[in-house]
Amino acid sequence: TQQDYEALSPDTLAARLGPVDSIRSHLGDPEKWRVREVGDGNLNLVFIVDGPEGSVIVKQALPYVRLVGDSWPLPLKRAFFEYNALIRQEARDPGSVPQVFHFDETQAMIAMEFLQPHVILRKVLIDGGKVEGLAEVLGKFCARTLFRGSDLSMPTADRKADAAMFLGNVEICDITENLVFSDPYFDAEMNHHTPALDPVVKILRDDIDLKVTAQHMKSAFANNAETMLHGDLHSGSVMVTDTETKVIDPEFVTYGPVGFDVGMLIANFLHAYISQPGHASAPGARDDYQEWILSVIDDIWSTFEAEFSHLWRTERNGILYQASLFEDQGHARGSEQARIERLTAIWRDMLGFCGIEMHRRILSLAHNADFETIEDEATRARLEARALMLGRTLAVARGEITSMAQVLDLARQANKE
Ligand code: SR1
Ligand code: MG
Repeated sequence: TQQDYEALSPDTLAARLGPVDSIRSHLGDPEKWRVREVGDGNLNLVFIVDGPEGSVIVKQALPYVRLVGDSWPLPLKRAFFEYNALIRQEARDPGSVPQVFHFDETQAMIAMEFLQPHVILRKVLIDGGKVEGLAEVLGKFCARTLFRGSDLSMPTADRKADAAMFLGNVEICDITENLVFSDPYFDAEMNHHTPALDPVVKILRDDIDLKVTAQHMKSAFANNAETMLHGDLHSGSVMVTDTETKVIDPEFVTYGPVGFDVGMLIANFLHAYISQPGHASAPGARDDYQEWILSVIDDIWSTFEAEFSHLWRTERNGILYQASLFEDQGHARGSEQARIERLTAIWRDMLGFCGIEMHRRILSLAHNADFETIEDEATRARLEARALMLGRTLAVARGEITSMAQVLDLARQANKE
């Protein structure tokens, strides 16, 4: 019960977790643990615990939104959803997420593998760093978790049970529905934006086609319970070394449309791309680096598409497009047609979600460091305006944009405006 919950502190953590065998076996003698609170995200407490034999991360939900304070309560049950998402992601794409050592539902706490020397991808992108294999891991993660959490793969009763469970992450979905899909398009209370953007914001908020698009995408997110989403797959939810990539933080898990995670991810790479002139110093090196970001976007989509197609051809056994319905009747071509149509619909959704995510991270409550850390306000506003207008094109013209080459060209054009 919530009454038994107690927010941890560096002073109380060892007493709470010392008796847990699975933690003690990783860390060694609790008397020798060193505990640091390192959380800088919007919602939770995060501790690094170093013991004589190893380290773990302990993440604990707070009963309110950390970014705003206790005036905005938020249920502890999100830790339960995050734990259940993590174990499913590990099963569906082994090695893609941190290993879980212990879950305590009452304390809304997950103890997991401390990824080191990994750092948050967003910081690497701001600093102009490259990661080998980044697009492949992320593209495969999306394809595997999204395909294997859906009716294309799961037995219908299991999928319905999971959909019913994860759709219980109500307050978290409510945050996404408001912050992502609604707030950017009116003067919502918690919004903020760089003041010099006012004229562009007015253009967007007067844009009926854009508002209709945002409503369509919101409706798709809220109603199309196709698969288990990560739900918050941006570059702050990815940890990397030069050669390794891991996905973290699926507390925004819900059942939703396949295109959502991929769209959100690509939006955040486009922010990294557009904001780059606000960070890098040497223009030549910057051009190369920006092109590298675009190549990652290109590879994420092509990897996603290839892996999704591979799973379609080799693992498809759910209630949709059943292999037997096609192949047994000698209609193998039909399953390819169905695959192409499915991917076309995902692509279109993906662009819609991508454009909306590009808006909300500039206009709504929770912004991206990619732009926020650009100190010169005029530069920040100029680059943010490019991202906003690109987001508008991707979302509204999602039915007419048919290739990633087109998307990347639009990004290059925006980068010159
Ligand atoms: C109040 S929560 C704001 C944002 O932080 C999380 O990381 C999600 O992106 C959410 O939209
Ligand atoms: Mg997060």
